[in-house]
Amino acid sequence: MTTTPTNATQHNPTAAGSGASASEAFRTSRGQGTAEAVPAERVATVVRAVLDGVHETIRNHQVTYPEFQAAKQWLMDVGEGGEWPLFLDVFVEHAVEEVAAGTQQGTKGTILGPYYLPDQPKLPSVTALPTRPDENGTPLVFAGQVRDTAGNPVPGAELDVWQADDRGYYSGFAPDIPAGNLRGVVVTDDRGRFEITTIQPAPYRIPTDGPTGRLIEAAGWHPWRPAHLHLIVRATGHRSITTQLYFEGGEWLDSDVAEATKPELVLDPQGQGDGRLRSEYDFVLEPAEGRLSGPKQQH
Ligand code: MBD
Ligand code: FE
Repeated sequence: MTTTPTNATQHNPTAAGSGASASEAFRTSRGQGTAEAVPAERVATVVRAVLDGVHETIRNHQVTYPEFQAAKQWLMDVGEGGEWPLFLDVFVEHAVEEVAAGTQQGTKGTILGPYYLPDQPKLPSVTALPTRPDENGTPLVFAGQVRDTAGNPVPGAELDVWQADDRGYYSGFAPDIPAGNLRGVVVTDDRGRFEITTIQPAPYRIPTDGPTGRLIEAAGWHPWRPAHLHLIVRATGHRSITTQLYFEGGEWLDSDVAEATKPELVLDPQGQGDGRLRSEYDFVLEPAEGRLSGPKQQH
């Protein structure tokens, strides 16, 4: 099979391209949070435990020099390809989220992933996400209400939404998708309600031409995440929730490579009779409890 180079750049986002964008997005939007000093005692404890686990694995599995050098080469490739955000969010973040979820009430959270971009335009409560004039995909109306844990509606709550297109690609991380496509910050009305018109996203495949994809291939795993909508739901005085919503019956729902699905986070859209699907989902936010509840406080 041959593909012209032009087609390759226009229609096949490369691992190197999306990896570099994801690394850049992390540095600019989340870098501040990570600059926080971690106490030496905590570094020593956690890093010691990680290293002990590596050493134990090497002994238990009699890891050889060629295997050690192959691992070293692969780690260098992940860095050079800018794939640390992708690799860590796919294979590690779910465990961090599980720990965070232990103290969280209300709507279930799940992982953020590498493709969030902050500072998207605010949209009214009844709205459509920005799409291309020829955007492919089944139209989807996603509606619901944001409430607090006491059951009161939360007016002025923000649903910061981002999703892949009908081919599984995210704006900002794949060429030829306009900036801001299928992204936006929807603000709830005076009854805490919202209604968002968008398209059904496609499942996401980890790029097969980069080091993360090569590892998955080498191990004989599959590179897929089920189709999903990403959301951060935030409101003044409330703890923000970072979550994703999946689709009933969707492919890979039971074998997400990122292990980030939860049964409470599955939509079951129904046909409206006009060619559009519709799904309702309500969000419940807990009080901030002394935490700051600004957009960047959760992670
Ligand atoms: C994604 O779209 C995603 O949501 C995660 C968590 C990891 C890789 C790609
Ligand atoms: Fe995603």
